[in-house]
Amino acid sequence: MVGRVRGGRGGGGRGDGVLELTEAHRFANRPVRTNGTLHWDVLALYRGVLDGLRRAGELAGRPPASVGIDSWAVDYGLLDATGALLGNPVHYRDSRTDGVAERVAGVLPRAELYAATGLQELPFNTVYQLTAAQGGPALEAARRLLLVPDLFAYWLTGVAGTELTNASTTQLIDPRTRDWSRPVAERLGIDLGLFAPLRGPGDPAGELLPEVLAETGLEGPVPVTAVGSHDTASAVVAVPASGPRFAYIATGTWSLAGMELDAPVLTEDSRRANFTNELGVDGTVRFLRNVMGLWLLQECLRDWEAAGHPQDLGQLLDEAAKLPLLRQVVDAGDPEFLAPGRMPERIAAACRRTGQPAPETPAEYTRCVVDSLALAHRRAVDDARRLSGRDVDVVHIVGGGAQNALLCRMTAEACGLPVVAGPAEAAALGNVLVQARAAGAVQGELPQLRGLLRSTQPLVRYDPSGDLGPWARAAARLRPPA
Ligand code: LRH
Repeated sequence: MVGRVRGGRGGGGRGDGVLELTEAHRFANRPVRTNGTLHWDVLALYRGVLDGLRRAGELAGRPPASVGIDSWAVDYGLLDATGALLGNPVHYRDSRTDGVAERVAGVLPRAELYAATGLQELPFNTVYQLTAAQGGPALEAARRLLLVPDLFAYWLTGVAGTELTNASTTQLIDPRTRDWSRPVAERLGIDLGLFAPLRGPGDPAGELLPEVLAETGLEGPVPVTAVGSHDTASAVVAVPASGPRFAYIATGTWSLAGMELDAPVLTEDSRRANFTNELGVDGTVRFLRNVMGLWLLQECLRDWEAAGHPQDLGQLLDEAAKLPLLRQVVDAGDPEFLAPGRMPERIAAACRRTGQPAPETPAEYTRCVVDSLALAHRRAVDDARRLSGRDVDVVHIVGGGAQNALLCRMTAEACGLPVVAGPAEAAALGNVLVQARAAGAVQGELPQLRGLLRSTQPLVRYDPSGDLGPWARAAARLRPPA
């Protein structure tokens, strides 16, 4: 994972619109384990943000017209009464939430929690993290809880807020009212007073503090604008769809695969299918399933490197493309792959458990991961159609995986639908577009913003051959009849 500060320039809104993105700074995001707990190094990340703002100002030759922050979801920092950070935020991949969902279900049955919040049960939902932290000294001392992008916004501006799209990943928001679910918080003993007031994408979020201007060499005032601060919310803004009948897959560390709806689906079927209803920009709902994503491959690469056999990803993908289709697949939605470490070993074990030969070479592992992701994409898109009752003509792949031609091609094959790949920098573009609209530089609703993307961003189309048989058979291998 890396952090990035990108400068965006948006304008127009008709066919002659302008939308350009320049990466000003890229910095590492390296989690740190101390005392057996995996943390985010948020001060190092904030350093990266400050360096990026300075660099962006230097590149543009003027201060930014607006700053917007998005990041991964669910995680938070706790502040004491003086506003000081109480320890490094815990990483959602930490094991502190193991078994917590089960405990919570004892207090608030799963069906009730889903009917109230519409969120997929993922072990790391903020509700489970807060339950795990209950009774500990940090939560006792805390007077404020800020989700990660809101924490950075607070340090930049001194203004504390809770941006709605990311708040919806806490499992404390009712997706029908788009407000806190007080009954859920009460039943689980979570103090909603810890959260700063809600704000929505496009709302003003303060101005860079004098100390920040001094650190970054920028001249004020520089406004900060709330965007879809959940990276997936911003990425979905940048899905360049031309009509309503589309599915999307926001790919990167995760694959977030589903559809954009105007109302949540809170049925028992949807809960059982592990579908989530996160809140999107402009009153939309992101109806999707979290699939493990390219994390599987990133972790294999990390393992091979640590073992002294570093691999080149481009070369691995070229080799993998020449290997036979669907020789082995794993369930890329399985939480057993959530934690870091020993990924090739875990993939091999999952293959053996389902009666398939374990991959042997790095290229075979790569092929296994790509085919498994394509299969999980197919299942998510099919389930989204069935559960929402809406049909789909095209699948859009945005985010880093849009550059992975093998993954895009296999996803088109598995879904039996055309895939349109791009933009890869979807979260940044969605972030910038919401800021540009708030500043009056672009006009319109999501369809107009998406029109601007279609006319400015390079997109690649992959058409399926129509042979779905191998995919159906591979799916059956993972789910043998009961
Ligand atoms: C992707 C993402 C995803 C969440 C996960 C924690 O970066 O925000 O939408 O489920 O991180």
